[in-house]
Amino acid sequence: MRVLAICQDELVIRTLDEVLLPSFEVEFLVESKPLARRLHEAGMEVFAADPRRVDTYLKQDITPNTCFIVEDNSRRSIKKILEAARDAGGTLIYVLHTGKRHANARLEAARPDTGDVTHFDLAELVRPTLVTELSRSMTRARVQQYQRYFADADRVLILLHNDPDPDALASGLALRNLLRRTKTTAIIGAMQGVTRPENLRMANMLDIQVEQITPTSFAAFDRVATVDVQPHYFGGMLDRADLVIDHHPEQPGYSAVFKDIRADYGSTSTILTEHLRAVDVNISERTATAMLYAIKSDTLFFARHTNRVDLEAFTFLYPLADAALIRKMEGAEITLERLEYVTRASRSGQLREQVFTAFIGEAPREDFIPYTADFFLQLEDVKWTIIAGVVGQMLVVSVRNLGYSRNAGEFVKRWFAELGSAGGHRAMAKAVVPIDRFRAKYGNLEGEAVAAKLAELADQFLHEAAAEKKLTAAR
Ligand SMILES: [Mn+2]
Repeated sequence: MRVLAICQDELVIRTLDEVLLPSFEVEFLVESKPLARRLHEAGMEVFAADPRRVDTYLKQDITPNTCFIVEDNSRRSIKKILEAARDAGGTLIYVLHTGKRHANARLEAARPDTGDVTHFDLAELVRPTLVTELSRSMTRARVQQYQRYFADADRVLILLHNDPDPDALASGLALRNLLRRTKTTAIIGAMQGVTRPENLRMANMLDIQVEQITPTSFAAFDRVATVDVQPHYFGGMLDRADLVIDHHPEQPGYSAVFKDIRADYGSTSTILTEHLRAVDVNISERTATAMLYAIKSDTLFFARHTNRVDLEAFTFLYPLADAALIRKMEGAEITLERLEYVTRASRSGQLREQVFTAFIGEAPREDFIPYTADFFLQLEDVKWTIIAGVVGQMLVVSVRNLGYSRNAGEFVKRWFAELGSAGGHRAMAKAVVPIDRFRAKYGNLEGEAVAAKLAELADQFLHEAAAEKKLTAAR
């Protein structure tokens, strides 16, 4: 295909020549004779003529397939050039804006006059690649620094949060990969091991060993890294770390030699995918599978808190991973015992104004509660689920929100923060409070009365929010 490019800036001409050849046959039309001569001597197809005259183009056997690229550097109007090109029979006309953005904005207003012309902005074209390359290179520098810092250590601990989830497990594997270590020279550990059945299954299927760690054993390691968690989580038992990689909001109260915390990312595995890509290390199928599963599970397959980068990491890992294995790990979520709690919730729960609330009574393990909360979120017409259960002496409340603007984290803080621990974010939250304290505050409730109370609290919370919104709108 033939391209006739009408440009006046040498840098733009040389760049287009590099970029378009050999896919296109390119010829440049410039106004300045000395510039034409110089570029011609450099081996480029170029001629000098007046781009505002129709006969300049008529001499060039224009066909309907000739593509015109007209540079607009915003110093001089290109209106006459466009008219001449069109009068000579040009139909494929593209304007490449190379001037300042505000100048282009002014042109934007004038664009309707230019009719069937396609506009490109040079800065917009360059930006995605340049930004990606620069951030990858900065990430590379950062990764190489911590790789060197960890290189001479004998024993390394990669510490995860309690009851590690897929993102924590995958991040542990990924970091071990980045540090080019094996399971004997870099231990993946947690103070409390994996308990949820699907996470156990993931750990087994991918052969990820999580060792039990006690605070006294921290000293036995030359370097400590935390992934998917920050040292403050360990409540004063760990006040410094050599490396912290996490996607939860940054917390004060600890020191770290290196850290990479990106709270706008959907998973820690997304951050580590960028680290792995930046330094070009070999990613094993096992690591890729773990990370892909982690991204899927931390973002609920992109249903909550997802960033473009999560999708990019997913796309990058997909061909490296074992998709069949992931399907198997996901199937592990459904177990007979879990269905028992789902059944209890469905018998005793109530659905009101898209909020499903249930109390499942006593449960031997905590995971039955969030599992049930996730389960009912799949129902049509359900936007919030609030599931409570008793584990030991504690009342555990799991809240899931899909689609309401109100924040689930604020809901649990509003009603439970003064009784125990309560926190979370917009889409998911959890409260764990002593059952006695719950009863002292909300009444000596049992069974369905607990669910009814929670439904009432939700109702109040969601309606006071609506009232607030109306107030703001009225203002
Ligand atoms: Mn995570």
